[in-house]
Amino acid sequence: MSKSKPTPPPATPTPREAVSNAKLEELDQNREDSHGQFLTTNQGVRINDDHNSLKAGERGPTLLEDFIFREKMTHFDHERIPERIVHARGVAAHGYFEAYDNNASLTRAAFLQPGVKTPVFARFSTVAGSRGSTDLARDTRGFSVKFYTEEGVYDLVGNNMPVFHIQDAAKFPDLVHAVKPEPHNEIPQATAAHDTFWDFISVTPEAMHIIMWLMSDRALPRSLRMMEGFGVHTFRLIDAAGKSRFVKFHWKPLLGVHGVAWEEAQQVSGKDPDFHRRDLWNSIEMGAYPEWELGVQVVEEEDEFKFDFDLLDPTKLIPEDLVPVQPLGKMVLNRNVDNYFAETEQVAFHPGHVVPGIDFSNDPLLQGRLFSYTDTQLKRLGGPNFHEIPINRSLCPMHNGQRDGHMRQAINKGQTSYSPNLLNDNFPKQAKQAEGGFVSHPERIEAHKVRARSKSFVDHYSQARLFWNSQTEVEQMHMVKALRFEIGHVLQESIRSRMLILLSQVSEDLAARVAEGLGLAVPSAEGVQINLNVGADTDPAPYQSGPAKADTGRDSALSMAVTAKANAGKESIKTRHVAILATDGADLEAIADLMKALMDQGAQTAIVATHLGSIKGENGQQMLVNGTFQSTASVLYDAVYVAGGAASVAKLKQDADAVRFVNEAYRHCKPIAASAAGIELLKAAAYPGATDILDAEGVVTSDDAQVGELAKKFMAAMAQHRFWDRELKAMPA
Ligand code: HDE
Repeated sequence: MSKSKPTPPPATPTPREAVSNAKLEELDQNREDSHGQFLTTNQGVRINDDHNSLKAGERGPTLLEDFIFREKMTHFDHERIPERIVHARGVAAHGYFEAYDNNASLTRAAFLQPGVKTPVFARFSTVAGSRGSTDLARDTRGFSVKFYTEEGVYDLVGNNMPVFHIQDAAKFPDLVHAVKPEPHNEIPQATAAHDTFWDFISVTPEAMHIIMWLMSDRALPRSLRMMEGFGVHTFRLIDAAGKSRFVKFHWKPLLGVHGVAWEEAQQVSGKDPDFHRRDLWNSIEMGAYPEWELGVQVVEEEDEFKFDFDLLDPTKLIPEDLVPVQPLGKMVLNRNVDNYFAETEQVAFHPGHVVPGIDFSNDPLLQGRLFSYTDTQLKRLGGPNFHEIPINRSLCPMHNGQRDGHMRQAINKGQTSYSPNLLNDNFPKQAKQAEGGFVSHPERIEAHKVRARSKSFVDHYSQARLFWNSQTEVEQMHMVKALRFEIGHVLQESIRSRMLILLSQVSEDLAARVAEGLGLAVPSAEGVQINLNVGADTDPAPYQSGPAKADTGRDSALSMAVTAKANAGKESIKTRHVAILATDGADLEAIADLMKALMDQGAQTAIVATHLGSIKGENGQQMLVNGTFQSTASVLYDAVYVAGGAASVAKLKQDADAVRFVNEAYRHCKPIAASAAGIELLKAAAYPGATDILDAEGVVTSDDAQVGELAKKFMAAMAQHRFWDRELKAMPA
């Protein structure tokens, strides 16, 4: 439920709290609440009858004179604006960013000074699908944060993957045309698994690194609250003395980084296409505020060329084992929007919205983005005044000579709208650097004007290999299956074969395993030429160009499983969803004890039964049911508990959907618990010949009706998220 009233500011706000409430207070002036009000036209005229149009007689024709009907219908006819060409499906929330007290003085940006608190608005999105598509599509996620700083708006417009498909912005329209539904029949929606995408990729070797990320479970986040964010490009931080350092931005979620299984993601897309949106909304409503730490990898200017890749190449990351991430502060999202359109849809991000102390690098992808975002907002939001829409408005004052245009809100006073002027004493005046004026970093550039790609961008495979090598056995298995799925959807065999050549440049093992599933042999790369995105006057190069296939080793930050293991014991089970399977005759006391233990740790529970209403316990007590095997599904939960009670379990064993519920949870490697008679349902859920379900990792059982010990073990298992290694044993239950 949306809060209709904003959180009131504390009675005596400290200056910092005042800043963090300022955006909400500003937005409050625009929030409308119709409760207790008369219905009016847009001009404020009270309406007497809104249910009948004006007619010539009760059964007569409608009259053109009906200004009430015409105004209502005209507004309705215009209620949609063009959706974003990419990142159309999104969800957003308000919150704040607080810089750490011990934060090193890397930048003069005011919002990054120790202890400063700044209001933020964060929007997460999928890239390819339309607004009405599904949350769990295999895709990159957008991760955009608008900081309303005291020096103006700063937007960090990033993704949940640290690299991009292409090295030059000029290729972006091609990439997006290739991944979107095919133009002749608008099929398929929100997926890259079709010919045009893989056709483009098969002749774009620079994409191989992000393809590795996209084929991994990083593309299937368990929750938006459990994914990382990256600024992708190299940026600059400029300190108070004017010294510039290169940085890469990182957002690290405090709940850890977790994904779901591909089969699960596909089912969730049908069962609850709003899975991520709902999860973010509910977590904020119940006060479990999502949190991320913002950090930077810092490279001194003099070290610019010490890596075996180019810092300006957006298809490369800086391995965290080489340059660790330094924390700068924490973001907390603590308030849902009041109105999706006014806030989430109308928000306009722009990587060119920077404040003094933050500057750009010459990454050719970033440079191109600096043009595109304003251009797209002009079309999407209808004109040059989109910065005046409440959600986009800066908190600090705006003054310049820009006037007029569609939907201008400000009523600028005075005769002058130019500079310099004498009539208004030359106001608004330019700010000196010491007064907070933005001065671009004076980088020295001496060059020929050329259309070219830097030779330092040519190694397309080493970091793709680094990613592949860094994954655990199960994670590699998921990637192989994902590639078989994706390329298996390609109808043209020549495209499939080309992709195998490219994969063989990353890893022969990977290519061979994908080829097996496609029923093809890996073709030789020998003699296969490609125009490596250079002009028509340059000869095509062989696919193998770039450094030889060295073993690039591993980086410890690239595998979600390795990171989860490193964090074992530290992660909480807060907000995890547990399904409790029970029906009439269940041991309700044991259920109540387990529920209490789980909820004390912040987890959420739901009774899933054969019918809605209440279930009756062994001793006649009753308990409310939250869902049935028809209305909900195992894929919507993180863990499953099968309650004891012989009569209940006997009924569940007869119910094919209940049996499937447990079976699926097992296949998706989730923690499962069962007590007393409940153990019988686990046995019934195992396929014949499967490894013994009761001995599997992450399955905890107890013959005892008392659930105290079981609850502890179950919660420890839940804190590990999943037991992916189950997939290595024969075929799981
Ligand atoms: Fe974007 N991108 N992009 N992009 N992008 C847009 O701007 C573009 C790129 C990203 O929640 C558009 O307002 C170009 C990289 C996010 O509202 C558009 C290039 C990264 C969002 C656009 C890129 C991103 C967008 C569409 C290549 C990660 C959603 C609507 C040069 C660092 C923002 C809009 C939101 C949105 C252009 C590449 C992230 C068309 C030309 C790299 C998170 O302007």
